[in-house]
Amino acid sequence: MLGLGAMLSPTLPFMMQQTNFTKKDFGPDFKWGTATAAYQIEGAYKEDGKGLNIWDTYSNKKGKIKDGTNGNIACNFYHSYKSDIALLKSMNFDVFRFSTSWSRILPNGIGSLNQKGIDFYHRVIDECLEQNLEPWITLYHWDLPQALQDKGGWANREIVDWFNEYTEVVCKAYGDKVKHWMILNEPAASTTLGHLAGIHAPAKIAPRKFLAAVHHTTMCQAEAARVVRANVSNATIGTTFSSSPVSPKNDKARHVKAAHRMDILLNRLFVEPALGMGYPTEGWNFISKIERYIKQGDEQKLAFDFDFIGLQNYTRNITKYSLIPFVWAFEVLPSKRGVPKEKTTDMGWEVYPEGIYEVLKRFSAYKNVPPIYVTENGCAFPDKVENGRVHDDRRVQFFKDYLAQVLRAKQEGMDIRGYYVWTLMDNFEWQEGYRPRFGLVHVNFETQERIVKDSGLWFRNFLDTD
Ligand code: GCO
Repeated sequence: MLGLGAMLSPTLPFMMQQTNFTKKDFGPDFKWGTATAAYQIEGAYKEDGKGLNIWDTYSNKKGKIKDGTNGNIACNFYHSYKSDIALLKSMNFDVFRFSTSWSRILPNGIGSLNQKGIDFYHRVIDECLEQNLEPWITLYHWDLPQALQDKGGWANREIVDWFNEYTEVVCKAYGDKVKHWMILNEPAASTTLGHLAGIHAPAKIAPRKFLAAVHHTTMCQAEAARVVRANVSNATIGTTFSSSPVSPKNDKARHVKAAHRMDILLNRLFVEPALGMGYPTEGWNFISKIERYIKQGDEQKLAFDFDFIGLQNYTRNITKYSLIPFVWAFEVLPSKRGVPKEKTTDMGWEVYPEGIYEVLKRFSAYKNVPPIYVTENGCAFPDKVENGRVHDDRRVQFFKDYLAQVLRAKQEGMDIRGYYVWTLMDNFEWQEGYRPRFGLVHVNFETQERIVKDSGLWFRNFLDTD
């Protein structure tokens, strides 16, 4: 690995380019961070007593991950956390958002603790505090212990107790040092991709299990928040939601109806019950069948008075009706609707900066909504290392354009308190493997060498205004 100094010394002509806003425009209390997830970066999948999780199982099955890789080593963050946190600090961020791996702490999901796993996150947290970075913990970023999947996973109602037990262990371990907590990461993505689309672990295509998983996930969202409240003094508690503007392909009734369903799935299904509004079931018979899984007294338990919500936005969605039975709505991919290649990321997603403004506006309009943090926003592009540098100009432009829209929302009076980049460094992008690179830091997965990309240098400069 190169020394930090060597990586950060170049002077950049583009840094001289002015954006028409500065860090100061976001206000002195606005927080700047990067977000990560345990499974995507840690590796050490069998080390120091860690139990396996559903992603260990899934990614090690043949043919599941597009580039034939797995997350066994990933970015080796388990061993390189110190220098990685130093890189984050070197880019002048204030916050490190990371998730704890449930099966590293409780190898079987419940029951006996793995002290070495607990010690690892103490080291990560202590390193953050030492570097004057605020640690923000996400309790669940999609890596369910395999032992619990074997008992039915999210489709088994007992998961509410399992998750409470895990949450209490994590709070008791770190609650003195960590004051910012997020319960779930994008429950819409983990339930939909894992139980309906079958492309994320546990890779089910099972509509009934999906409905059960949605209800149990929503229960966990609020019940675990109560566990954090009871166990951590002065905690600031939130949870995160994916969010994308959705519009129909055109105004034909069938497309409008399809877009309504897509919107429920992508934007409304988890936030509305959390805010005390119940499940958004109107106009969609399938979703209304969730009632089968709701027991007496559950309704009141779905809401929690969150201190903040995290919104995560990457793109927008144009929807059309699908003729395929049991596929209610289809995305019209950017490639199919004439979006030019330059406006599409390596994930095939349209770059649509106004979208972040639109979702901020929409979620801010909910009654009783707490303050909002943008807990993820970012893009994958095919980066190249040239003479030890990564000139990712498109990513720099992406952040300038999206940040301008966040600022626009803030200046219109929306209560937006922070912005966290997805992500610190290139990592394991779920079923896509290592091909899409989202990081501010380039990772060579053969040597584990890190290079701060021009986008990371841009942030270092942008955030260095004190
Ligand atoms: C997500 C996840 C990340 C992804 C990122 C890019 O919310 O989808 O938090 O794990 O890697 O969004 O797809």
